[in-house]
Amino acid sequence: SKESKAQEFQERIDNGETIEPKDWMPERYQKQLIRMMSQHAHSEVVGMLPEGNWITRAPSLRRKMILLSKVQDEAGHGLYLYSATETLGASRQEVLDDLLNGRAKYSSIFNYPTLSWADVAVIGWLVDGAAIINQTMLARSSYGPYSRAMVRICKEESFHKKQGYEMVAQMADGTPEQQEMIQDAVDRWWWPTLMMFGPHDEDSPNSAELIKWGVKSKTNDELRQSFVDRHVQEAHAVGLEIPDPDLEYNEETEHWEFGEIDWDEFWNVVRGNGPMNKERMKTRREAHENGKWVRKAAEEYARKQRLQKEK
Ligand code: FAQ
Repeated sequence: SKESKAQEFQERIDNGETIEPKDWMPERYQKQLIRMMSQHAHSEVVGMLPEGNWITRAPSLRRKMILLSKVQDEAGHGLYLYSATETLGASRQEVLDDLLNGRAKYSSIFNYPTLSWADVAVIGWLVDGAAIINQTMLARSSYGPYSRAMVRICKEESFHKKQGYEMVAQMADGTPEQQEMIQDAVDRWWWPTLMMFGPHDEDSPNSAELIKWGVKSKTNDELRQSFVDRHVQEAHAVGLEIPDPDLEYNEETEHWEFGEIDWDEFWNVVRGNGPMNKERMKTRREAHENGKWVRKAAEEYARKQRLQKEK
């Protein structure tokens, strides 16, 4: 019966087994994973835009090569994640349509503008730093294809974070103008990065279910706290300030306590009204439209290959 199957499924999860595409799974588990993994894929792809904006204006050949390969890596992450989502029966066409029609979400962080070159440094350090903390957890998630994609993605994100922090450190040790630029970028990106981890645990409708099913093993607030603890230290190590007057080290808990996030701003961005939402979606739709001929050519090629085989 369905009930005993559900119980058996839960036992497998509790024993730390991974669930594979052909295994029985509750419909709701499948739905939750399609939601989360497709949103994640969209974030990788939309996430190419803020930094992509600076490729033609990189200050040196070395920086340009690094940025090009980082942005290309994000495209690759999107592709693994769309493929992993397909193993759950959600076609790429369907999930892309959801993004382009505005039904699907992608991370709030990519709706902020990249105003100076220093933003590229800070995105690598903070945004990839946040992604690694979240994804290291997801590399242990119960769904095999998702967890395996995360292992490789985390390795690449580690390189992204290192190139970002290296640049942050260099600018923080540079001319007064460079120091001002990098501090300004930290001031603008700090709070939006904290929002990446999602609402507080008590306002997170999906967490309990995802934890029960071993998709998440830590809560939004737990991950956010590890992010703060690590990055406050890294900021101070290079002489940068965190733009939070309430930031204070608690000797007893050994954690950095921090101020309240502006949740109105967060929900406003999630609902499509952030500074760059409309621009990002417009660019994405145009890119999809411009790629039509490539999809057509690939389909035609596949059709000819099939005909060849049938002969
Ligand atoms: N933005 O109940 P919860 C990257 C939504 S890293 C927008 O707590 P959950 C790498 C949430 O979907 C970024 N929406 O949800 C990179 C839900 O709405 P729904 C991508 C958000 O699933 C770096 C509602 O709020 N990483 O791309 C956000 O338990 C640099 C209630 O929330 C991932 O997607 C948000 N920040 O926890 C690329 C990781 N937060 O769907 C380029 C996988 C929450 O019910 C450059 N995802 N919402 O309508 C996750 O870990 C989780 O899904 C969370 C949210 C933590 C995002």
